[in-house]
Amino acid sequence: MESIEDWAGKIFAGDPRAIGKAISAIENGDPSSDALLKALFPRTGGALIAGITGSPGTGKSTLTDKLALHYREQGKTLGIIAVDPTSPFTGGAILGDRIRMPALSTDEGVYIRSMATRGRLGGLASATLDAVSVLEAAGKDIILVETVGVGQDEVEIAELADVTLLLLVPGSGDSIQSFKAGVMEIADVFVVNKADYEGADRLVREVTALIELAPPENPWTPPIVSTVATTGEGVDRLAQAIGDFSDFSREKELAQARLRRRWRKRLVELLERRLVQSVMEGRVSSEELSGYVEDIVARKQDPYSVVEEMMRRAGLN
Ligand SMILES: Nc1nc2c(ncn2[C@@H]2O[C@H](COP(=O)(O)OP(=O)(O)OP(=O)(O)O)[C@@H](O)[C@H]2O)c(=O)[nH]1
Ligand SMILES: [Mg+2]
Repeated sequence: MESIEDWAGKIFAGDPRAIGKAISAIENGDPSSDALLKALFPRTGGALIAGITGSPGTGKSTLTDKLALHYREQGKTLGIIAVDPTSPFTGGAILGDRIRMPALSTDEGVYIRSMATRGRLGGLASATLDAVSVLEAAGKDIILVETVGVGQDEVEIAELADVTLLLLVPGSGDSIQSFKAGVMEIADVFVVNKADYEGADRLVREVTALIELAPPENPWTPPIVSTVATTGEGVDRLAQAIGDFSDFSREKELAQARLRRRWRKRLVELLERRLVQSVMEGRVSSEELSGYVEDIVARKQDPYSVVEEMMRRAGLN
């Protein structure tokens, strides 16, 4: 079997197979991924991570591809992760197989990967963060993370991005009022995509009005960029807006604040994972856990005492 050092070495060299294997290990929660991520960490932290979110069908993939082309023309390398918050009911990674632009799929400067995972302890956002680390270690300059929908997952994934784009489209019925609280707030840049559709101007006005409602102490006023992802119209302006935000956020130390928040959360998550592992592994078997559950359901024991007992068995208190 390949050593962690060899594997990491291949990732540093940008080997797509080694990168793919790493992201699979992360998705599967394979213990080898922790050892690998340790080795990769010193070379992470260098990329610009942009989250691209919005309701299904708003044009995220099309726009992501166009942005990627734009950055490729500037000589930048890219990682693209399409995150699919898999529902057990829809059968999963259907989006993963979507065909991207042929110009990108044959370009060695672009690594494209879809991720779909629910089973992993720590969830999708942490798996995505780890996958981003792999791509950073592989030397990618810019990492585009596309997420579907407007729910909790997107908010979490926005937290791992340096800059978050929120796509809205005219006449979709998902007018801006219908967004759940917390979703509009994640936008560093609003994108009114499908600007070739009727109602685009009105949507821009609605978003402008909404932005004006933001508390005046907000340091950054998100710009609104109109795009037609299919033709690439507006993509230059979008890249400019991304660059502006990223400069601003570095100058005003927003970037550092986000980074701290991101790693504080991740640290607690990793700790939780290790604690759960150390209690469960070898000490409390799955059968024993079921036994505890039966006791609780039959009201023979309370869950609080059970947790204390499990901790004691693991030598943790
Ligand atoms: N007219 C028009 N069509 C667009 C535009 N952008 C995307 N589309 C089309 O909208 C459809 C959905 O685009 P995608 O890029 O797959 O959208 P998405 O947000 O990635 O979709 P999901 O990943 O399924 O949520 C495709 O048929 C695109 O060609 C645009 O600016 N104008
Ligand atoms: Mg898509």
